[in-house]
Amino acid sequence: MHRVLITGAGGGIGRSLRESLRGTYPILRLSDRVPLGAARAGEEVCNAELYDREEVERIVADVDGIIHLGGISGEDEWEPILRSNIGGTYNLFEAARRAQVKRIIVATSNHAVGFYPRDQKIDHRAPPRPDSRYGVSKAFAEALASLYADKHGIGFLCTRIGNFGSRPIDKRRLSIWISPRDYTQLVRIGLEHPDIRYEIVYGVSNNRRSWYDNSNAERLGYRPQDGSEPFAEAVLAAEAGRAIDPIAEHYQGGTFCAAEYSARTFAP
Ligand code: 15L
Repeated sequence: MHRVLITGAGGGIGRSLRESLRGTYPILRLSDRVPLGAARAGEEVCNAELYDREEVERIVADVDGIIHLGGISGEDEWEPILRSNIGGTYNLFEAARRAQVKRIIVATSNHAVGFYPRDQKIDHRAPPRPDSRYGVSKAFAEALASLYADKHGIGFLCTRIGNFGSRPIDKRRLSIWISPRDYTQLVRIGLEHPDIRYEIVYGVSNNRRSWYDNSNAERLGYRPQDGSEPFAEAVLAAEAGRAIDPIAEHYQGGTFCAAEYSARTFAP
């Protein structure tokens, strides 16, 4: 890996990887629709809208690997999801095919599988069960990655990210939290492991309350350094007595499942 592109480099995960991957590869190319500040040594900075094909062609030129974080990072109306997440991901993979990019790390999400109940442990073979239009766009990204792996030979690591941050912020996040250094490790596996064709892994730390069997990540060498349990007591105490939404509480996707919910069949 000589030149690695990060899309969505101005977001929370992008800004963190900009620091943690600094010096790991000769050139980090950073792209976002928002300003990213001046390029430092070993960096290239560019602005692009992912739904603009020509701009995407420009940022992908001469790149060996891509960390695809760009797009809308939560639930939204259909049009922006279609344009940025679905159209943008298609434009990116197409440009990558033409530029003969070797590897792509895809930031998919726990919301691609958010409608699995919390009492069910799922692994990388769990079919999508999206909990939102946003989750559908992540399931789309996984399906498109599968196509470009099989048909065009690009290696993909799809990381179903739980919740990225310096600490788990609530009870649900105790099950899905990932620390910056653990996500960095996962991204590096995706870019550097000699034998990746198409893999799905969960982007989570070593959380005792996890809803995921992350054995596929472990098989690829992932050894998370962090876990949510030391934060559990304080997190649970802060939430004690708070009203609980039964739908959000029942499903792994939480409030993403409860929003706009209108099925009459729910029986927890
Ligand atoms: C995600 O996929 C979002 O990008 C992030 O903003 C959080 O909502 C996270 O999931 C979560 O489920 O906590």
